[in-house]
This record gives sequence, structure tokens and C-alpha cells, in this order.
Amino acid sequence: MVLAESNGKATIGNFLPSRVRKAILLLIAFIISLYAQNFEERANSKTILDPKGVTLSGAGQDGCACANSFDNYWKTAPEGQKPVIFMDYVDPWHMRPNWSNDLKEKIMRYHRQGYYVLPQIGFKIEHDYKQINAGTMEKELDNFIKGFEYLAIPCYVRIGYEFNNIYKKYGGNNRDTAGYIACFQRVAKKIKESNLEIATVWCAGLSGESPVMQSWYPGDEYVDWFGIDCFADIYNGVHAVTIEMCTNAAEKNKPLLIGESSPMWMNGSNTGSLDWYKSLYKMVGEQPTIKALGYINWDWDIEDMNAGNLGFGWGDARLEAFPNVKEYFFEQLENPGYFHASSEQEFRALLDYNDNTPPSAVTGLKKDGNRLVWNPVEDNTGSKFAHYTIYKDGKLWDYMINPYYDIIDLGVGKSASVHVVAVDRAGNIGGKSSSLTVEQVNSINLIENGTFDLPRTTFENDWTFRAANDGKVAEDDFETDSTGKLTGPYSAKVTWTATPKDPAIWKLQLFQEFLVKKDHKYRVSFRAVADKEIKATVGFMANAIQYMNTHVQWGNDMDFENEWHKFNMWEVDIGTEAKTYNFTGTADRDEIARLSFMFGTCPGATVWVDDVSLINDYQNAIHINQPQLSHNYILNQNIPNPISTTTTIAYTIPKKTSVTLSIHTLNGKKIKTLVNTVQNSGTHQANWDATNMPSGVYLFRFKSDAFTAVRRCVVKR
Ligand SMILES: [Ca+2]
Ligand SMILES: [Ca+2]
Repeated sequence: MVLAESNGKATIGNFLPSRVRKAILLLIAFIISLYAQNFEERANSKTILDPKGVTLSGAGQDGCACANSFDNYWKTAPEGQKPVIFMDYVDPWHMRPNWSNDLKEKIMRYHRQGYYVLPQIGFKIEHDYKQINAGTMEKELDNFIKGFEYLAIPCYVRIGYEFNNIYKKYGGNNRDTAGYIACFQRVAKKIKESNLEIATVWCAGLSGESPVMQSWYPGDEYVDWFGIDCFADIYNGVHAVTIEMCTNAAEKNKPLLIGESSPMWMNGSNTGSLDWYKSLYKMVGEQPTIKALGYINWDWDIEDMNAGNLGFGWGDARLEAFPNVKEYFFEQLENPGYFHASSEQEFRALLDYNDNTPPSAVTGLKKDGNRLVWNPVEDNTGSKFAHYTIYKDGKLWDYMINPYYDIIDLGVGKSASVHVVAVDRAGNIGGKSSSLTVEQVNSINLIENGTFDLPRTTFENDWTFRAANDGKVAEDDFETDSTGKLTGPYSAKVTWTATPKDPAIWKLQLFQEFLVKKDHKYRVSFRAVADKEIKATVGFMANAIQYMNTHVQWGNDMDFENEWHKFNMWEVDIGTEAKTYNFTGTADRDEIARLSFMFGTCPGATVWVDDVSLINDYQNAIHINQPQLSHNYILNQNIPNPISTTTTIAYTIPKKTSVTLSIHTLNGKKIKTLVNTVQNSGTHQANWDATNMPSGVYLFRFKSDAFTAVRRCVVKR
């Protein structure tokens, strides 16, 4: 079905003979139909997180050195077409236990502005699939799941994405389809047992082995969504796997997600060629199983997963770099068949739960130190409990799955009025709890297990021990010591014997990672003692090699290590008398940083470290910049909704502009034009009489000179 409308009517002069006018209009309609891709009515399944009737728009990739690609896309996308899916990666081997903390922090910025944005995670299992299958990485898998619990936002997970590519460890000459399938099943089982809103995605690469179903399919009970990653020339010609995946997804009644898409080795892309994009949108339009589209908005010539490395040399794929590409791209996304970042209720309405009963009200809200607690809420009807929403001074603050919230990001000495509601998976919101004024009393120590007083197996989750790669020392040279050298039952103890060849190079490192924020001040404190006078280096370290929530070792170790840059480093004299050390530092960017202790720049010694703390002085902090979101144009939800007879749609424009407001079916067919005129700045409203319309979901589309938006409404009687 062609959804393009003829926009040319008003400009075709009435002085022309009607036949000529008609011919010109037909020609214009034809040209527009060439430009806008055919868009088949979307397939629907009852699969988890399958949005009824629409394809979700998404962008990335984030969690990388050049971590602003999602936000760059966000700024480029017109209002009403902001991406609803945020693409990121997690690697179980390098994964930090609290891997989702910074992901949530990034995503909540959009949520707090009223946009319900969902993560889509590429879960990289290729290096570890044998260990996962052997059951030796249960701790990592459990931490993976715990991360989603903390996120409390529905998520799509591509387990072992691009499984059919020969460069994967289970591909090529090592071709181990059974190993891959077993690993997918194991991870999917964990996800399903968690009962969280997570869709598992079986995602093929388009340049890999084909066919794939026979050899690589983990099974209907483990696979929620099919997926494909699209680079190079994606649809026209060579990629049989596209058709295979779409066809099989349709046969299995499962939706399909495009996990990654970006033009690669397109000579034309550096000059803004539209060929690749036309192919992409042709594919999405013609394949009704495609229910999500993720675009990688990168300059592949300069951006790499690792900062400091050269890019891949694939060309510049940033939409903002090429006006003609950008215009085409977002013109396609204007099709009402695409769904963009919107409210949580609008997103959840697409999940098609037959549930109009909200969860019960939250009761028993009270303080327990820095923690807020309340009575658990169930959703007894329909769709199941989704999450709690926590409001601070009436504004969305955070989500939780569990019935508690730690007040850690309010600011020491600051107070706020907090209330909590429960939300079900259909988007019904339960009654408000009572409001409670809370104050953040304590500074928050960002360091976990800084006292080392729990068994090593406990704090190994938090601290990383690393030996320089010269074979002289080992990570096992770190131990916990119970001889009462410093504070409490245990201290961290580090011994090295080697005399360094180069005294400037450390041999052993003890560190913990956390998210630092630009212009925030941090106070570092620790106690230390040594068996002789030594020098150590302590401080914030960050390198921009932040990929898959870790510092991935893309090349060899030394290349990796050389990419460090410093926030604040201190050379510390540690003597034979225990002493407390205090430092302050300020971060010069938002980044995953390490508080790092580096030893071994002098002949062999033993040093003990204890009571490590890192306090973010929020009261001095300049808060992180929120993304700039345009609120000049507003398209409000219609009132009342659902509609039994008539409804009113209000919208606001900041200047005099042409305005059209039209009603469409879910498939984009225009039913009625409510407004088509030039209007002055201000808030306007239009009424729609839906008396003769059958019950169902409809779209209303607002278009002005500089702004387009689409919302959904329901006719119900
Ligand atoms: Ca319910
Ligand atoms: Ca201790």
C-alpha cells in the first residue's frame, strides 16, 4: 500500500484546465509514490514485546567509545520521530556486575522528558559460549539478569547476534552449531525464568552462512523474535538469508527485528547516496514481519569500537552529514506504520494486552535510612505487574521492579516529595501512594566493598585485580589479609617481588569502575601501609575504550593500555605506618572511570589497602546536561480516549505555520482531514466525530512546516 499523500494540491493553480491539473497531480502522486516505499500491513503475533500493527524505530550504537551516536540521531530526528529503541551491547566476560547502571542513567534522561525509550542489547556470547555451556559462568549470567531487573524497562536481547558469520568462534572452520544452540538456549532459559519483560532475539548476519534454519535454530520455545543485521547491499540480490529469515519468521508467527543497519563499503555513502537507504526501506516496507528497525548512525571512517583506533573505513553513515539522506530517511519514517518514542501508555497499548484494570494502589510507603520501602503490589487482572514508577516532586524519577528505592541521587542535604505508583504491562497505572518528603542524609560511597571485610569471592565482583602483561607477576599476588594490618577483619594485600625493568611502568593494578559525570567533584579516601617506603600511583583513570560495558581488548593488551588518559592521578608515598589518604578530583567528561591503585614501580614490597571510599559531592555538582528536546510544537493526546462518539485533539504551534491534522487507519489510509490551513501561533483544537467509525485503533497525524507527529486513539463502544 502506498501511503504517500499528494502535498501539491494547494500549489497547482486553479487557472489551469482541470484535465491538465489532474495530469499534474497524478504525476506528482506518481513521483511521491516512487519516493515513499510500499509499506505492507504489519504482521501481528502475540509474542512478547511485539507492537501491534507497527514497526519500532531505533538507533545506536551506544556503549562505545563514541558514545553519543544515539543522542546525535536523537537530535537529528524531527520531533515525533525520536527513536524508541536504544541499541547497546553487553559482553558477559567483561561485564561489570552492575552493568546496567550507566545504561539506565543514559536512558532515564529521555524517560524523564516524557519519552519511553527501550534498550536493545547485543549479548556477545562468542568468546564464552563454551564456558557458559559448561556452567562456569552462572554468576555472570545471574548478574546479566539482575541488570535487567535494575533497569525495569522492557528490553530486546540479541543472544549471540550474527551467529552465522564465519568470524564468530562457533563459525568458520570451528563451525559448532550445537554449541551455539546450547548457549542460546541456556541464556534464553535464564531470561524466561526471570519473568521480566525481555524478548530473546535470534539474529542472523546478512553476509553470513545461508540457509540457517536447519543448522542454527535454537527452537520455538527459546526464540521470541527473529533478527537480522544489515550492512553492505542488503536486499537487492545476494542476501538469501534475509528472505529466509523473514519467511521463517512469518511461518513461525514471530516478529523480526533489524538489530543493526548501516551502509558499509558504499562508495556512494560519502556523497550521500540514497541507494542503500532505498533498499533498506524497500525491505522493511515489503516484509510485514519486520517490527523493529535499528539504525547505526556512525561515521565508520573515523569511529571505531575503540577510541584512538582508526575507523572501519566503511564510509560516513551519519544522517546529519547528508541532508538528502536525512530528508529521505525521515520522510520514510513519517509513515504512520512506524512507531517512535512516545509515552509509556502509548507503547504498552501496542502490546495488545486485554487488560483495562490497573494494579492496586501502592501503600505503606516509608523511609528506612536512605531506602524507601513500600508494600508489594500485584496485578491480578490481565497483563501482570510491570514496574513501580517513582515520582520526585511530581516528576518521573525512576522505575523499580522490587518494592524499594535507594535515595542516592538526590544530593546530600536536599529533600523532595516522593510518591510511587504501580504500572501493569498493559500500561494501566495504579493509585498513587501517599507522598513522603525524603532527604538524602548521607554521602554515597560509590565504591563497593571498599573495606575488603567480606570473603574475597564476594568482593571479586567489585574489584578487579590486574597484572601487567610481562609475566613477572600474577593476579594471584593480590590477596586478602586477616592479620589486622588496617581496619576490620580483612585488608587487601598486594605483594610483588620482581624488580621492574622500567620503573615507570606499574606491574599490578587494583581498580573498581563507576560512572563519573562531567564537572562533578569526587572525594577519594583510603588507608594504606607497606612493609617499606614505596611509591604508588592512585587516581581516577579513564580511557574511552568503553564498549560492551567494558574496556574491551580489541588489539593486544599493550595497545589497549596505551589509550589511557588521565582525570587525576596522584603519586602516593606509602610508609610503614598506616595512614589515611584524601584526594579530590573532578571529571572532565561523562565516562566510565576507574579508581585505580597501581603498584610495582619500585623493587619488591608488600602493601595493604583498606577503607576505600569515593564520594560524589552532589551538593557541589553541576548536574548532567539533559538532551535538548524541542517543546515548541506539541500534539496532545485526544480527549476523551477511548472515543465513543466525538473527541477533541489539541496542539500547540510556536509560530504562524501551515497545519494539517488528519485521521488515518492503523494501516495509514487517510479517513478524514480535520485541519488544512495556515494558523497563528498558540494552542488550537479540532474535533473528530467518530460516530460512524468501527471500533479499533486509529492514528491522527499532525503536520506543519517544521514538525510532524503521529498519535494513536481508540474508538470503543
Ligand atoms: Ca491490570
Ligand atoms: Ca577492612
